[in-house]
Amino acid sequence: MTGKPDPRIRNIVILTGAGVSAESGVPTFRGPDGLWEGHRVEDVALPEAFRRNPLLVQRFYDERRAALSRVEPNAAHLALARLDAEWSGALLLVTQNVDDLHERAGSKRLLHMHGELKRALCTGCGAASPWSADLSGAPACPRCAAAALRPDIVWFGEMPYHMDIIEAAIDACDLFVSIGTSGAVYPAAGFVDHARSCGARTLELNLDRSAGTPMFGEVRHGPAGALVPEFVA
Ligand code: BJW
Repeated sequence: MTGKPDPRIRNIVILTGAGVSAESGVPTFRGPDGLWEGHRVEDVALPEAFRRNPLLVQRFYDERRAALSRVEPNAAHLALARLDAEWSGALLLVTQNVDDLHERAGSKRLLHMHGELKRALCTGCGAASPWSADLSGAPACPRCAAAALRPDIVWFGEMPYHMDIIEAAIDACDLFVSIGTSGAVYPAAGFVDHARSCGARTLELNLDRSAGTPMFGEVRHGPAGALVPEFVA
């Protein structure tokens, strides 16, 4: 992309999913080694699960937050950060991931549509804040002190973040690239359709076929750590 610019492409939207972090050692959600061992993610990633057993849910997220310190950005995150730094047109990296590997790699034009492990959300006043190291168990909100903090993660049935900005970027994009996502979760799974209807080129980079594969104009199969640097070069 940076070496041989296609003059028809100025505006790029890139969507990433769990597959982009898999080679860093962050587990994906679905498939045999899926994250919510023994459960379907659709059954547990729900606000009701938190209301039923907040301590269990907090503990799960405490462990994942701690695990972030043991992983590093991989070649795919680094290539996307390089593209961000070098691409003079519009670029928006939309990640469904709640890890911080894109920002640690250096991506700046980045939005987390499903929230972030390192942020907390007050169940009472709705204030979002960084998740500080001393928060664990079922902490109370430091601002209103009246309600409990929850992980700032978008669970099923909740509205993903930044939808207005994302939809506007897709409206204007010439190229939509989806990397390492199963295409099983909406609204992200519908972005490719939206991009196509706006006349954009669409490209999927995934280890295997995904639910979304038939909707893409171009598809490349392989590990993100190899495909993304190749795409960016
Ligand atoms: C590699 C690789 C390598 C591996 N290299 N690739 C019926 C029909 C349509 C919609 C609905 C419906 N019923 C309910 C809905 C809506 C619902 C939904 O989509 N449900 C589906 C189950 C059907 N969606 C929602 O509720 C969303 N909100 C919403 O819709 O609000 C209303 C609204 C209306 C209008 C406009 C806008 C909004 C909220 C969804 C929240 C998702 N939250 C989670 C958080 C889990 C909590 C946690 O983190 O613990 O987000 S669920 C989970 O799935 C997580 C992920 O971001 C998301 C997507 O997963 P992802 O990234 O695709 O991972 P995997 O594991 O599925 O796939 C990995 C892929 O990588 C695979 O393809 C591999 O091949 C590949 N891979 N290694 C390249 N090395």
